[in-house]
Order: sequence, then structure tokens, then C-alpha cells
Amino acid sequence: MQRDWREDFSAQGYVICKNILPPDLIDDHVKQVAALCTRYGVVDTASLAALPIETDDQFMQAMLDLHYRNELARKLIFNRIMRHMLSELFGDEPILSFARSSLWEPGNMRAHVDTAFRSPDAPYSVCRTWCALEDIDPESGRFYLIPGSHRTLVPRLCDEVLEENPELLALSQKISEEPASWWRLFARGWPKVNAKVPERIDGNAKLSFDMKKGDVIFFNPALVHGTVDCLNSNGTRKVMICEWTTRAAWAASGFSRPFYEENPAPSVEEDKEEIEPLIAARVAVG
Ligand SMILES: O=C(O)CCC(=O)C(=O)O
Ligand SMILES: [Fe+2]
Repeated sequence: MQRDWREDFSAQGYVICKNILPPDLIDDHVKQVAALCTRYGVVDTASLAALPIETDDQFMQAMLDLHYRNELARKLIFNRIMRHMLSELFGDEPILSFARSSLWEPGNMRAHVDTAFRSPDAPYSVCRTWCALEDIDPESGRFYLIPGSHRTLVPRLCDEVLEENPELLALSQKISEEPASWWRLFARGWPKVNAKVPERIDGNAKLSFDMKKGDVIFFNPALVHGTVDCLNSNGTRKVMICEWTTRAAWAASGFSRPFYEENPAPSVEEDKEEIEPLIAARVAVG
């Protein structure tokens, strides 16, 4: 029998699902993203880097809004396979925390974690998807991750941060009677954990992937990841990044803005027969 992809996700912290986003939808979405970029005068890496900080903030807000509100973008984001896998991971309907696309942004991102003191399990329920919107040119800076680091390195760094910061330790001890404490612990503790990451990783353990248009990496944001240095700053790098959670986790987070979910939500049971064979055929077991 084929291994359950959820076991891989749990042990390695990620799973790659090949070819799940339809190319025609991707093309239409990329056109809309390109039109938005043009409106802000962003036509390549250099013009993106040259945006004044206030314009850059407005540009980012407009980019997030496009993903929240545009029907076409939502069709792409709320892909049935993607939703089904997230439902299975969370044991609950996924909602979108945010999504954004970029066309040029060279990764050049040092090793980091996107979260600490949180996981894909309830009550935190957090997962990210890194979606290739084109065949990614290796020279543009591939995404890499360190398999298993969410289980090995990162819990150790979290323990160190608790030891070094008694106020965070006190927060962590309050979580069982005061569930909202996890959000405070995350907000204050994550930057401290993150600061330790680059010096503590084994650079040889970085694993990067040949990502083709429509492929998606699902990853635990507590897994160490980053981007390989970009060698060609004239190339494109078309990527959509989404963060997912659940309604319950969102409510606990104290975020004031509304969250986004597809409506009506298909039932997981209804989807099961049709979608599970599609997932089994597409998951690349690493
Ligand atoms: O752009 C990249 O490849 C890095 C993305 C990243 O760090 C993330 O999705 O959390
Ligand atoms: Fe990240």
C-alpha cells in the first residue's frame, strides 16, 4: 500500500504535490498580477527594489487584496486538491491567512522559520503552500528547506529561548488555562528563535527542488527554509505563497481583519472519493 503522505508531512515537515494548479488559470492569474505590478511601475527586479517604502507598502496591500478578492485568484488559491490536503492536515476546513504572488523577487532569503511555538496541529493549525507559477529557473534562486528541522533543531531553539526569557516561559506555562497565550508567545518568541537559525543549521542538509509550473510545496512553517542565492537577477521567478489556518485558530489569534474562506465549502467526505486518487498520483515521496 502507498505510504500516507501525511506521515511524510509529519516526519519531514513538507510534501510536494506535482502539477495541481491548472496552467490556464495560472496564466490568467499571472496576467492580473503583472497588470497590478505595471500600475505601480514594477516591471523587473530593479524597479521593485527601487520602490519608495510607502509605495512598496501600498503595492503589497494591493497584492494581498488581489488574492483575497479577485474571483480568478480565488479559484486558483482554493484549488480542490489543495483544500482537500489542508482539510486532512488540519482536520478542519482551511481558511486563508494571506496569499501573495511575485514575478521577479529574487529569493535571496537567508535560512529562517516563519513561525515558532506553533504547528499544523490544533489549536495552532498553520501551514504554508509555495506554488510555482512557472518552471522555476534554478538560477533565479530555488526554494530550499531542511527536512525534519521542525522536529530536531527548532524545538531545541524554542527551549533555549524559553530558558533565556523567563517572561516567555511564564507565558508558555499559562497556555493550558489561557489558550490565547500561545499567540503572545508566538509573537514575542518567534523573532528570538528565528535569530538563532542561521548559525545553527547544517548547510549541507539544505534540500532544493526542481519545481515545475503548477507544482506546490506544502510545508510546516516551523521548518527551516530559505532560498538559494539568485545568480541571474534579470530572470523571472513566478511564485505564489499562501498561509493557511482554521477558523478556530484565527479566532484565537486576535487578528482584527476578517479571514477569507471559500463559500460554500465542499464537504471533505464528498470530495474524498474523487480527490484522494488525484493526490496519490501527484504526491512526490521524497
Ligand atoms: O520566496 C521564497 O522562495 C521564500 C518563501 C518563504 O520564505 C516562505 O514562503 O515562507
Ligand atoms: Fe518563509
